[in-house]
Amino acid sequence: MYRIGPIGRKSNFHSREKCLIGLVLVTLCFLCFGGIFLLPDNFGSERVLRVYKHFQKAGPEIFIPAPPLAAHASRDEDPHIMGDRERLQQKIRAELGDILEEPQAAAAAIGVAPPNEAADAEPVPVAQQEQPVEQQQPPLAPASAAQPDDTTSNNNNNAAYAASALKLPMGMGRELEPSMQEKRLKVKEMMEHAWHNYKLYAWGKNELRPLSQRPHSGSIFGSYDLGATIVDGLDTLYIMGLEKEYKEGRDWIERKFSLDNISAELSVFETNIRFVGGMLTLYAFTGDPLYKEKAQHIADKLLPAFQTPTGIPYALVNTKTGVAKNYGWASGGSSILSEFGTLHLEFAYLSDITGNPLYRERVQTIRQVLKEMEKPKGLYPNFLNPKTGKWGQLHMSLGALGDSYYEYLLKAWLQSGQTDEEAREMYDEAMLAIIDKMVRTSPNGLTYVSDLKFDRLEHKMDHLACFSGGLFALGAATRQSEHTDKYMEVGKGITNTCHESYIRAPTQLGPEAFRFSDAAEARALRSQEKYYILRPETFESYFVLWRLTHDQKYRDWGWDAVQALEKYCRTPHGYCGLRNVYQQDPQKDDVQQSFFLAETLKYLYLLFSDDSVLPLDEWVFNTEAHPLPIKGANIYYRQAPAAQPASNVS
Ligand code: DMJ
Repeated sequence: MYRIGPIGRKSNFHSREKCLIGLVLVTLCFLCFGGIFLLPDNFGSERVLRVYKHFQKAGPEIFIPAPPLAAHASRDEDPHIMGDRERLQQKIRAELGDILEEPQAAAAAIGVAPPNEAADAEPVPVAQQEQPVEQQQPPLAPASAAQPDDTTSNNNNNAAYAASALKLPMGMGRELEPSMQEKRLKVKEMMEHAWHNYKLYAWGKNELRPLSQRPHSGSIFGSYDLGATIVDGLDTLYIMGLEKEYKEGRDWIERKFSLDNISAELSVFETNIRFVGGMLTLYAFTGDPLYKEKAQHIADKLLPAFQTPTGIPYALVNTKTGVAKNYGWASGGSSILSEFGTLHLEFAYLSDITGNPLYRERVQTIRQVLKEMEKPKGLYPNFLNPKTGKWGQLHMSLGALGDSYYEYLLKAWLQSGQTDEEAREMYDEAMLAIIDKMVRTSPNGLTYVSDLKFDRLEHKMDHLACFSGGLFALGAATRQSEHTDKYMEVGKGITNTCHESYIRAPTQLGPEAFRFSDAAEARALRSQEKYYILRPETFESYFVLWRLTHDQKYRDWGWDAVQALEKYCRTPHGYCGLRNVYQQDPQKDDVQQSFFLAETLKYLYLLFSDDSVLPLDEWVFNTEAHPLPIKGANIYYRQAPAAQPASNVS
C-alpha cells in the first residue's frame, strides 16, 4: 500500500482555511446544541420534568393497568415473586410519591408494577439487602414442577410482561453466621480492590497490569477498547451488591461498547463466553434491553465464522470483514472441540430472548455433526476439521482443548429444564467413556483424569480440568441412575486431587498442570507448568460440591485459598498471577485476568453465601461463571413473546 507524502501533495491553503472555519462553526453548534440538553433542570419545575420522564418511560401501561398474572405466579403461591414486586413497588412509591397516585394504586392492586417503570427502576439499595432470606428469596420449585408456558405464552403476554418487569435484587443473601459473613465481605472487598484499580489504570481497556499500573494489551482481546474486565466482571458486582460500581460499568457499556468500526480478529469462543455470556446474564438479572441488544450485536459479529461446509465454526473471525479462519497450530486446520462446543448455552438462550431461531439453529447444527460422528472408543478428539468433517489428531482431554464441551452437554440439558434429552444422553455417554478410559487413581489413592493421546495415557491433569469435579457431581445430583454414585465419587475425588495440587505448593496455590508418576503426585514437574494465573476451576468445584454436599471442608479449602490469594497475588494495584507456585517468594506475572473478576471471586463469594443466592435449580453457570436462568424454573428467563423470522445476518 502506498501513501502520497507531504512533498507530493498539492498545497491548498484556501481549502485548509475553509476546513478550519468549518470546524470552528461545527464546534460552536455542537456546544449550543449540548447546552440546550444540559439546561432543562434549570428551567421550569424539576417536578414537571420528572413526571414527563416517567410518562416517557412508562408508556401506555401507566394508564391501563397491567393484566392479571398467570396463576402460578400469584402472590400467595410464589413468595419469591412477591418479594421482588414489593421491592419494585416500594421503589416506585418512594420515587413518584403523590405524583402518580392513581396508576400506582391500580398496579399495586393487581400485584405488579408498571413494567417499563420497573425495568428502569433503581436496584434495591444495598442496605436493604441483608435481610433474612425467609422474607427475601425462598427457592422456586424445581424444573419438573414449573410451567414454562405460563411465562411465554404468545396469545397472552401478560406473564412474560410481568417477568420482564422483575429485577433480581442486587446483593441478595440470607443473614449468615458472623464468621461466614466476614468471609463473604472479605471476598467482596477483594472484588472492590480489583475493580477500583482496573478503573484507575485501565478503564475501557481489556485487562489491567497491576505492577505496571497500565492496561494489558497482550490479552486475548488485544489492545481494542472492548472493556473485557467490565463486561466479564459486571454480574459479579451485581451479585455482591456493589451498586455504584455496577452502574459505572453499565454506563460504560451503554456509551462505549460496540464492535462496529473496529477490525478485530476475535476468538469466537472467548467472545461468546465472556461477552455474549456476560450480557445475557445481565439481561436475565435486570431485564434491561441494553444487554439483550448488545448480546445480539456481538453474536451477529460471530456468525460469519459458521459459514463452513459442515457448520462447525472457525476459531477466529474478523469483526469488520467477517473473514474467519482457524489457528495455524491446530491439527491441520482443525477447529477445537472446547471452542466450537462451548456456544450452546448462550446461543440457545439468545434465540429465546430475541425470538430469532437462527442462533439456536447454528448450535444445533454443531450438536448434530458431533452426534453423528464416529467416536474413537466413545471419546471426542479435541480437533475437528470444519471443511472435511473429519477428526484431526486423536488427542482427548478434559483439560485444555476439550473441557467445556462436556460441561455444555450437561448444562444444555439443565438449561432446557431437563427437556433436552439428547444433550443428557451425549453427556452420559461421554463421561462414562472418560471414566473408563481416562480417569485413574494414583498409587496413593488420588483420583485424576489423564489426557489420552492416540492410545497412550499422559498422566497429567491441567488446572483447567479441575472444573470437572463439579461437573461430575452436578451430573450425579441432577439424575438418579445406576451411574449416580460413580459420578459423585469421581467428582469428589477429582476435587480432592485439585486441592492436593494446591496444598503441595508452598504458596498454597495450584500449578497450571500437575503430573502423576513414580516421582511425584499432583505436582508440576516442568517449569512451564508451574504458574498460576488466578484461575477459578478448583474453586468452582469447591462451590458446586459445597452446594451439593454441605461438607464444611469445601468452605475451609476456599477460605485457605482466599488467604493464599491475599498473601501472594494481591498487590497495591490489583491482583497478579504467579510465575512459579513452588517458590517461597514467587515472581508475579503482572496480569489481572478478566476471569478473576468474572469467575474466581464470584465462585469464592458464592461459596460463602447461602444456597438461596443463585440456587442451582434455577441457574446454570456458563463456562465463564455467568449464570443463565433455567427454563421453566426461573422467573428471570424472559423468553420473547413471539418467534421472528431468521435474520439474514449469517
Ligand atoms: C475461563 O475463561 C473459562 O473458564 C474457560 O472455559 C477456560 N478457562 C478460563 C479460566 O481459567
